[in-house]
Amino acid sequence: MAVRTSPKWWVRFPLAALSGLLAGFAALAVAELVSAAVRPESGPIVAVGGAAIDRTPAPVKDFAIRHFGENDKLILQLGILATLAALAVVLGLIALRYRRPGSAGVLLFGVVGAGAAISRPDSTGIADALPSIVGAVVAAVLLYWLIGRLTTPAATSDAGTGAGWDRRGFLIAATAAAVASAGAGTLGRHLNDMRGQNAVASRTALKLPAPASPAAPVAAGAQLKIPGISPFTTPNNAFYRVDTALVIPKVDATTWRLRIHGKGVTRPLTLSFQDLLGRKLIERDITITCVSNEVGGPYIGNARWIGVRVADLLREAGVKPPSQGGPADQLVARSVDAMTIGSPVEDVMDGRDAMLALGMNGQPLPFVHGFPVRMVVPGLYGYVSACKWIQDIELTTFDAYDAYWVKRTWAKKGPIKTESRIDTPKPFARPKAGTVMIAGVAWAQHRGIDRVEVRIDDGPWNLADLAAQDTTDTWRQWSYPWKATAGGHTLTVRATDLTGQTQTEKRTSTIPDGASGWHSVFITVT
Ligand SMILES: Nc1nc2c(c(=O)[nH]1)N[C@H]1C(S)=C(S)[C@@H](COP(=O)(O)O)O[C@H]1N2
Ligand SMILES: [Mo]
Repeated sequence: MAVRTSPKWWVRFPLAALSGLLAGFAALAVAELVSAAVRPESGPIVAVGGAAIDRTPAPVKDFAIRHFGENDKLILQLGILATLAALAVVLGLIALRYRRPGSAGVLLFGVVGAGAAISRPDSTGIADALPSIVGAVVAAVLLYWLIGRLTTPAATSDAGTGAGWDRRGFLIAATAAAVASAGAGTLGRHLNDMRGQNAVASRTALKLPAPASPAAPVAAGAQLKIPGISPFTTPNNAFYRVDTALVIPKVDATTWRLRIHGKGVTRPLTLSFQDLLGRKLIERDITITCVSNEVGGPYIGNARWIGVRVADLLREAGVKPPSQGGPADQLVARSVDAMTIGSPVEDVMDGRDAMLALGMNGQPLPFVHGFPVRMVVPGLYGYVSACKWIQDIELTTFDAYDAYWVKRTWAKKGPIKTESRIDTPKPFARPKAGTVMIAGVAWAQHRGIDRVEVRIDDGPWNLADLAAQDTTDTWRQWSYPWKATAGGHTLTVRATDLTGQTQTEKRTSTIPDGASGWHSVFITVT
């Protein structure tokens, strides 16, 4: 008879914890592999992360955007991973004591992941549960097996040596599990990447046609030559990104379709990308802004967009704006990732250059900015206008339907507030006394900027020099040469738009309809 002497606790506990971690790793790796067969978004981390994003209260989401910026989604996923790792360790320790229930506990995580996956709004059905379920089953079996090596003496072990647990068996099992998981995970990643290949190929093959209505070249006077000022045109790779997508949708332009339907639509349309390319294309400079942009914040950018006027398509579909008796006052855009964004039909059809954009700064849309097609509406915050990866436009009413962010306490309507920002000097800069260039940007999309004023400490307001206004839909650079005197100074800016409205001093939070207030920068002149 073999004497049953388990390893000492300081060996047993860490190895049980390790077993839990290995099981967790195997679950995620297998899930990744299975998700390649279903769809990348069905993986447990993406599904649980997506569910978490949808349930995050507006103030917390705003906090995350403010403090983690565009890393918010990375932080969220790392948080989920860290939580899972801690729970995996606990499960490993439970399984050491109660082998069967502990191992079976892993299945609960499978159920949570599966539940999250099939309840995602873009879920394609029960198959979305597979990655979590298969991953959890594999992990449960693995944990049961590993713990077995820790608690059962090997059949071949020599009872006389006192090596009462299967040290060699555990080592082999653990190593095999780690290697197999790494292999499965890597293969899954690879296959998931390959799924996007058709989309990548369709983007590479795309040659943007010359627009029938081109934009004039940006006036030389719109771009000031001041170091540190935001460039008039924001390069694509520096353009801000705000969305809820944990997996960036990869849509194949050759199979993409856009449906236009709903209230007051007399001729529903289904358009292909080729159809759009065949329409009258317009090219416009438009500055877009996020409602989550704080005073002085970075979530604003200006690009040269090419696209089809939404109003042209709506008229083709028989839609009339409410002012002409149309029954629908809200246009709801839906994306392939089930985002919903509602814009006033009146605004979209009032003659402004609201467009379905296909091109951004001379390139097809980058994937993160909505390839193949997104909406852009001058004058409205992104959450009520700028649907990326769009695939559906439904005409309805504001009474009948609340879009994604409106359900989460944001305002139904979001016209962009008149705002301005000091780009240079930076906060806490230490310039030398003498002439210091204060400069930045001001915006009041679709109304245009009339005047920008700068104040030093509690002094009088001084008119800033304005760069040329490209169009009223773009931001406008400004500068003010200041005779700086030594000491600490607070620099403040405010803008006035062409309707005569001066940017309010009243500080409000970004929720529910965009931040207001004056941007100030404190510096020390040396
Ligand atoms: N599909 C989808 N479209 C979306 C969003 C999103 O989360 N999903 N976010 C909107 C918001 S809040 C903004 S501010 C703009 C940002 O566009 P950008 O990332 O190209 O700068 O996209 C809008 N379109
Ligand atoms: Mo936004």
